[in-house]
Amino acid sequence: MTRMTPSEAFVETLVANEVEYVFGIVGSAFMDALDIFEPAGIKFVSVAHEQGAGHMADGYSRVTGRHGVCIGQNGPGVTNFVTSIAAAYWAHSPVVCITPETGSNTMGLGGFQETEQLPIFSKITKYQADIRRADRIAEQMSRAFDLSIAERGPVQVNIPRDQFYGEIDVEIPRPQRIERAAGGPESLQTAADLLAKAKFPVILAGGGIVMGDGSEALLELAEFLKAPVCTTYLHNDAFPANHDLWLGPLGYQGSKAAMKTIARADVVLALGTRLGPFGTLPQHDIDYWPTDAKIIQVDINHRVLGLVKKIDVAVQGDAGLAAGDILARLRNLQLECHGNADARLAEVKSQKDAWEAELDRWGQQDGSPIAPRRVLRELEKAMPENAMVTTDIGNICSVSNSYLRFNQPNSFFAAMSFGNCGYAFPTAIGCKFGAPDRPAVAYVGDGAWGISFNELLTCVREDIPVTAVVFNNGQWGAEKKNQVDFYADRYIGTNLKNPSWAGIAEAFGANGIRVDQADQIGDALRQATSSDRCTVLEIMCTEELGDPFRRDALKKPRRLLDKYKDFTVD
Ligand SMILES: Cc1ncc(C[n+]2csc(CCOP(=O)(O)OP(=O)(O)O)c2C)c(N)n1
Ligand SMILES: [Mg+2]
Repeated sequence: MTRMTPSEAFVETLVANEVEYVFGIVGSAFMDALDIFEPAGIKFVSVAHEQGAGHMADGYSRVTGRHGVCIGQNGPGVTNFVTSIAAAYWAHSPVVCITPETGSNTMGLGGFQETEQLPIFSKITKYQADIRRADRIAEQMSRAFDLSIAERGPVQVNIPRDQFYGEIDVEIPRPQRIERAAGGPESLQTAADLLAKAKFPVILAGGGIVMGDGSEALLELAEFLKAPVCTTYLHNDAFPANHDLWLGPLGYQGSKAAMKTIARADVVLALGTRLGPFGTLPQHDIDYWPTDAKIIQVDINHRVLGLVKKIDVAVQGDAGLAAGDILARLRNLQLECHGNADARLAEVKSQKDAWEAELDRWGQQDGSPIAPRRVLRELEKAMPENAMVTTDIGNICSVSNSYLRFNQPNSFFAAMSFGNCGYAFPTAIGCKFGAPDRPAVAYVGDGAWGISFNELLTCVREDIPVTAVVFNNGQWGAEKKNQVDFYADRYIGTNLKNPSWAGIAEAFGANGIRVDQADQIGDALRQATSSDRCTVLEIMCTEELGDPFRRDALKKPRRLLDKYKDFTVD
């Protein structure tokens, strides 16, 4: 035991967990601890809005696999975190959200910046440490750090502001890392037996492959089986796109080649995925989920096994370790699918060629402003090999799912199932902190840019050279698409009036490039990603829109009252 102040114990716990950066906005509630960040070797990254700090912590944690940490002032600083922590929850990001609270000596009196901070985060965190005794600060905080990694998600450390003061005797716990396993031997053997008898096995690789460093194991298994690999929705970096067995992503704006191939499967090996409902909806009018196939689902979290899709084998295990284990078992078995490998692979190739040809055809439009698919194809061609790409929620960002291909894991950081506009840019900033040698590129619609461009301030202040590609189509396009399809082209709240976003960037002290010709896009992206300053690449796009997000969830409007009768659509 060592005698120290709770602030010192707090900072020493950050040090024990090798925290390099803490993202946030300064506040008196934690200033006593903040004051010794620098001598502890921790950089406080001062941001424009706490939501941005939460997303930065998310991006940092996703690219490094380590904790992303954010902190803010009690009350409003903390409530500003909510959206970003919900996003991190659905991205399975080990984010530690530190929430100083109003003083415990006045809590309940309605003083200043007071709200109950635990209920707000209760459904979007894996664990909430509530520090009610200063002498437990290190113990409870360490528990939160450990669980964030073990359960892969955000945790909260709530500290009444008076608990930073005083003197305590404390031992700083060492981080605890729990070894993962491939799964139960019986379920793994059943999986291997099914795969051995499969005539058309298909692998579906999810985020668990990336998060668990399972890419090598997956590659070996896929090559041994000669089984094509689809990736799950928004996990395009789970298998290298330059590999013959790669098919691309399922889900919204995914790959037709992936969908048509998985539809043919008699056995699907789903590795490291919860098979989320949104990511497995029919697309391009293809209802691809193979309901007659045997489904093997592997996930570290037993709660998601069989939750959404009917499955035949449930393996609770690490996706990469399970892939390695299954491969070892398959080496002792006779494989049916080796007999027809040439025919299967020829079919895969022809599906891939057909999809590429279709994308090429769709991306051939000329003119200014530029059609979104042309924009996305040009960006794809010019994207640096080792880029980290974040994407926002919007129509053009969603269509980009067809065009974003990666050859290494930890490269794609989309706004995941929480689906908040404003995710991509601050997340790219966090990614850049995590991997400063790799270019970080955010794809953002002009509407979502309005939510998030304040973090240009952070980039300029902290000298962070990220690239924001802003698709200027003058509309909240994804929502306008619903008004086109369902509401007789009545555009309520979906038209935007933009300033020059490149000009705004310059005014902030960043680079601004505006492009309205397709043949300028590649050079502009190369210039932006090689610049040592933050660059906003504003691309002038047509109003063309791809398929909507939620055709499945909307109905044509019916009105019963006479005064609204003209607003019925048949
Ligand atoms: C924070 C938040 N607010 C509202 C929405 C609803 N929403 C989904 S997509 C979208 C439009 C996005 O427009 P933009 O960013 O301009 O991209 P575009 O669709 O035009 O490509 C909106 C408003 C959301 N997902 N998140
Ligand atoms: Mg837009």
